[in-house]
Amino acid sequence: MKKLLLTGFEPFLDNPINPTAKIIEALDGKTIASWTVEGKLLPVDFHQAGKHVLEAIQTHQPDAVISLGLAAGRQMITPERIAINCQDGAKDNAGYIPLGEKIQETGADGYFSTLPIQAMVNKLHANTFPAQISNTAGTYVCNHVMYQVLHACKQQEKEIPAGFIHIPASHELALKKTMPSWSQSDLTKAVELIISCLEEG
Ligand code: PCA
Repeated sequence: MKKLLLTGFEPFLDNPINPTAKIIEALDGKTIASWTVEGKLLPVDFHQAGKHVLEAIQTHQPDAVISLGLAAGRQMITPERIAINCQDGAKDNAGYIPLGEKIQETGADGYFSTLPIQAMVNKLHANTFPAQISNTAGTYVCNHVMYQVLHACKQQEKEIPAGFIHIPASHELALKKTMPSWSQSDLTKAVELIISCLEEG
């Protein structure tokens, strides 16, 4: 049995709910295909999120890492293609606002996802879930986490599949804000399908 570290985030900015937290809660401890899921909730904090995920990798020594984040306003499940060495934008939950900073001073400009992102999109389509590859994870905490994980894998010569999936809002979140939304159970099912692609990668 292989071990998957599956991360999600706490609520942030004007999103009082983060559906990724519910997905990891639902899947924590479950076995999907030959993968046992280790769920880990991350803070939306530029100074803490990377630390937490790298500590979890150190502790659990997973065979793959999938990080999930909410992209409120997106209509589809979007596996991210690339993380960039830049953080910028809105305030995090600790009140910090980065202004176009490097995430790793001497790190690569970007790292490509090592997840089988096209296979994931194909599998979601085969199960009638709208999905497409995204070419930008933005510059907020999600991009930060994706970058830090891929950078650490590179530094430590860990050849494991790792990357990031942005998901749309849940209906519960959309009750409070006007935006495209999915049922929480479909979001969870979509992530299960994504996990089942790992062996194909
Ligand atoms: N989405 C944010 C950070 C936390 C989350 O769920 C992002 O897209 O960066």
